[in-house]
Amino acid sequence: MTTPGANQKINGDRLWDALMEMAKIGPGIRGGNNRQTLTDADKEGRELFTKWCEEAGMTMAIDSMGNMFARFEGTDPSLDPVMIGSHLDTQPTGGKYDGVLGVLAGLEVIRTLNDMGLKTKRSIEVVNWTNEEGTRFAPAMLASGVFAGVHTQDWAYSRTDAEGKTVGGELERIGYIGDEPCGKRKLHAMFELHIEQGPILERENVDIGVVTHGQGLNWLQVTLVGKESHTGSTPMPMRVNAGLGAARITNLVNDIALRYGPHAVGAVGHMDVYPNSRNIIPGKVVFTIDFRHPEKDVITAMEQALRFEGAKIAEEIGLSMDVECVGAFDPVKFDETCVSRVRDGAERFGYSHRNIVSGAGHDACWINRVAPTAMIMCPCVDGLSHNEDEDITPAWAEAGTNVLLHAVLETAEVDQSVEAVSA
Ligand code: HGY
Ligand code: MN
Ligand code: MN
Repeated sequence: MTTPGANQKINGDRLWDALMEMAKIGPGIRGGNNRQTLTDADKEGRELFTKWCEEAGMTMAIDSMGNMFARFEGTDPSLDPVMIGSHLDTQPTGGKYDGVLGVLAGLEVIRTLNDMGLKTKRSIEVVNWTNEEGTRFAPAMLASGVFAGVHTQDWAYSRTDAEGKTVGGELERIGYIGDEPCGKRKLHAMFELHIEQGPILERENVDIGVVTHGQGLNWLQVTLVGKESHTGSTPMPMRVNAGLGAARITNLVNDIALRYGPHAVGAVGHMDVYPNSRNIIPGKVVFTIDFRHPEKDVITAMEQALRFEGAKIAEEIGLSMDVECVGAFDPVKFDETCVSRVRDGAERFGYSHRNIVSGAGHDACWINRVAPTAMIMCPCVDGLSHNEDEDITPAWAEAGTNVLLHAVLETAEVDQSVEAVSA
């Protein structure tokens, strides 16, 4: 006999409505979102999420990193909960689905259980992890990293944005420092649904990515110091141009990634030029390098090449160079039992599926350190993400959430003594 609800599907229209409603908060300038972490827009999004969860019969807990745990009580409180987590914060020119799909899909799972009158033995907690993006405050996945014991809370609180505001100060300002110490909360397992943010699933016309691994990452912040001087009257041989160094090292990053292809990637996404005046040779440039690869020793080799060859470039120009690692996580292998439940879900619903390695980092990569974790991916249009044109289809969102429902019900165990109602 199949588990009650085993073939139940979620309400795709209701999920899509929730996504469109949340997208109205922190709008971008081209149809996407700018709901950066710990801003007023983030606070507004958190409040809407809380309202929806409470309407669905859930209770909201906040920990000391502002992580939000919306709990749907199970019938056996002695059992640790199953979490469904992702993030509501976005990039400054982000899309409507990166992270948000995973959180609102978790809400839709609970709304569907309510429709069916189903209860699970294990409680289910839908989680919004603070500062997954790492764009306003580096590094990415900051609060899930504190929860997993990778970062101390004091270090996390001290992280500053471009205006010198701190994570701790901004959490306080929006009123999201909860009493619960971050990391104390127990969990049995976690599932995260996320858009692929790459081209594979759409190109192969596959509905579901069964994420077996996530690639590792190194974020290196480079500071080059030269000498400000007049762009017109300073003879070329006398220049100590930090901008030239940044340009050559940016090109070196690309060369190193190609050298370790086909899986290595590398880019410079953030760069501050000082004093950033049209007619002053830059005296200082600070920029961040993002290196990624599925194997840790390749990431290490890329970093070593950057340090060695970058130092030679700096020396040729007469610059001082400082390289600081401001974010890193090892490649992850997700839990095989949880991964198999994702695959079973895709097969149960007849969705096409394939194993995939996540190119992007996710909160699941850290939570995988403290509990069995797996991810589900859905395609995104042209593989585009971290761009306001990011787009998915309602069918992709629905398929991914149906698989999430299945995997969570299998893991949280439906309490068959509770009389289900026909939806
Ligand atoms: O950078 C990442 O991979 C994620 O989008 N924060
Ligand atoms: Mn994300
Ligand atoms: Mn992202």
